[in-house]
Amino acid sequence: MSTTDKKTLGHNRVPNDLESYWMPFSANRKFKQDPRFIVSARGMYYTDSNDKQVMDGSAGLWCVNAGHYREEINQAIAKQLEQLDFAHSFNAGHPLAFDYASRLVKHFPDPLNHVFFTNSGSESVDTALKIALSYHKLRGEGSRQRLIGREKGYHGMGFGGISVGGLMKNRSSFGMLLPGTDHLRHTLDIERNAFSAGLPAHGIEFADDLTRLVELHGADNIAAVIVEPIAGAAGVILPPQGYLQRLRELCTQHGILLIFDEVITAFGRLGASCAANRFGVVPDIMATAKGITNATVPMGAVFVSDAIFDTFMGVEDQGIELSHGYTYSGHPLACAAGMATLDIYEREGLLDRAAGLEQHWNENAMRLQGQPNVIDVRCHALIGAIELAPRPGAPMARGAEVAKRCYELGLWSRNIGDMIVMSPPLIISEAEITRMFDIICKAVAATP
Ligand code: PXG
Ligand code: PLP
Repeated sequence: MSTTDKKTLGHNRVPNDLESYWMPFSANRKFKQDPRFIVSARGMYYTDSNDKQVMDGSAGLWCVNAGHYREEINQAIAKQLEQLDFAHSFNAGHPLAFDYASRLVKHFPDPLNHVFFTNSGSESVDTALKIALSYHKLRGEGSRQRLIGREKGYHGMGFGGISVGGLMKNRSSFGMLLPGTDHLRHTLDIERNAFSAGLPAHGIEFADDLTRLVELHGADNIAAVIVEPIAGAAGVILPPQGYLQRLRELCTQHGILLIFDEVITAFGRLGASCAANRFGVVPDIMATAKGITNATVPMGAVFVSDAIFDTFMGVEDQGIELSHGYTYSGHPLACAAGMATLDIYEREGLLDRAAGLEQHWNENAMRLQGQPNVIDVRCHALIGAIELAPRPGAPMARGAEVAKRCYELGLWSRNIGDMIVMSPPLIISEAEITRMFDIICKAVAATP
């Protein structure tokens, strides 16, 4: 251990070496000077290497929707390992992948009745974009190649995802990216919509920005529009009332496919199986991951409409319809984990549960209004963000300090810059919601 003296770390359990591991999306050097290790998790709580218990305020990274350590899922994975550890799915199959697919699609709106398995949200996004391009080509509209994302969008870290993504830091180090992408304006409008619990009243007209891009590029050159129904990683940006409906109408009008990236919003975050169901707006393709297996085994799923699927299955050539797939697509352990996760979601009503907690959630979130330095609170179902004014000359410092204080007070909350984002496991109780916001209020009040 060269950056840190093991003895000075003062944890009960410390790894032998901190150097070999290049941590993802992390300030590696800073972390390793003052590391924090999580050693176990149960339900709503983690335990760290100092035996401190902290509430999980972000469901892992928006993914442990049924709470930690669900024995039923653990056992399903172990049982599957005994039966079949792995079989690939390239011109081959194991029954569980088919059974799982047909069960899964029942939770998603018609006509999204077909599912392509991946191993992550990033792969789901790449898959969705490739299906869109290939679909148009098959139909003789091969000029439709442009992919439209949105400013502040997060669509994972594949080259496709960062190309349609709209967060500058995730794009600016990686060269030219995919050619032919463009971006809609984002919908964050704090001036008009600050502190509006639920969907903001102002901003349906942001959807009309698609008309600008159609006029610029020509609809016959645009393959698809991809948006997160609620942008998560940019700090929980909610769609203005009517915005998604309007976007759907414009896409349909211009023959452009609408892709919803529901990697965060699917599997109960919004009090429904997915945002499409919650908002009554159905895309042509939906990318999911995260909560699909309660984060136990990596998996993603791309849901595709009948019309798209039938186009691929209708080609005369009986060969491979889509030259795309991953070694681990439909991995047996992931399917087993996904099945057991669905058992829990269905039995415990977790896909709908956030809807019943929404009022309590919003009321508690709005307690932050009027606290020092809080410039906006955005919340809906069991997702939310508290935006703090950046400290002059030190952007992001205030958010990091609030998150650190929260941890000391017993809540592992996630700050993205000066925003505290919240997405607890869907099993959270009303009392735990109250406690979560007690801690955040205290931490914000104590942070100059
Ligand atoms: N799309 C969306 C909408 C996401 O939120 C991905 C795709 C990529 O998924 P994978 O499984 O490849 O990571 C995501 C992931 C954050 C944070 O800072 C958000 C994500 C991942 C890591 C951190 O809030 N979202
Ligand atoms: N690189 C090489 C050399 C490979 O052989 C493969 C898969 O066979 C991949 C990358 C892609 O790996 P995966 O299918 O796990 O995404």
